[in-house]
Amino acid sequence: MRLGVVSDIHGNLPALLAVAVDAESRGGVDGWLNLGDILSGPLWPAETADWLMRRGWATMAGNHERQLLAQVPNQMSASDRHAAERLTPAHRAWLTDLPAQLRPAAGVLCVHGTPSSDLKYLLQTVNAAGQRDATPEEVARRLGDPAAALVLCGHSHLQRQMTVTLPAGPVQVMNPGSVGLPAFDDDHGRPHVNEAGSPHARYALIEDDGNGWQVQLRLVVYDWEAAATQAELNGRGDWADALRTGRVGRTERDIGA
Ligand SMILES: [Mn+2]
Repeated sequence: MRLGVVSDIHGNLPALLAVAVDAESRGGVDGWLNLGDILSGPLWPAETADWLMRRGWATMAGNHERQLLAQVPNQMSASDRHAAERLTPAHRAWLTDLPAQLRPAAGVLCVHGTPSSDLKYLLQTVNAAGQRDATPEEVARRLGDPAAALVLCGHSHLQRQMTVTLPAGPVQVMNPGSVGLPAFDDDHGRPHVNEAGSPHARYALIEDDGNGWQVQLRLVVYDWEAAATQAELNGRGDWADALRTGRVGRTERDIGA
């Protein structure tokens, strides 16, 4: 079985289309897993929802789907508000039905952040200095007993893979990176920046060849200038900088979002 894994699309439809084309050009997949944070941001939330609803990929909610459904507009971040104002009742009904986790195959667990939180990173640690790669001990503690040999996570937008050893055996942990937003600044925990370092759309291909899951992390060229222009048109220079470079330039605070 061969699966494509996407996360943190954030309404970036051209990036998502480029990822789908890349997977097709490499032999195609038997199915897709979408780990959440699908629509929020100043790009194409409604169009992205329409495209994904037609595909019927195995999809779970991230923190932004939860926030879109639970918060009223004046509580929302600018990114959630932009999406919320463009969603139809059909889009909302689709979001309402998304589970918080997926178990798409035997021994595979999908979470957005960690098994217990959609707001905490599994493979990064936020501290007073910002953010750094998590240690195997930290990852093992956050996993608890996942009852899985492969744990797929998102939320940090940072592509990373590691294997940790738990009492029940080795667990491969993988974040495919973000399809649609390669860098952002955030205040959850402590102020920090997450930067992929280049503007590519990121995803992963996983394949069970009988000897365990083989993981391929992919970086895909797409028209990031079009996405950056759309962000600028919607007043989000911070997104435009991140989309063009994969690094944080202007921050949300700088642009008053
Ligand atoms: Mn998230």
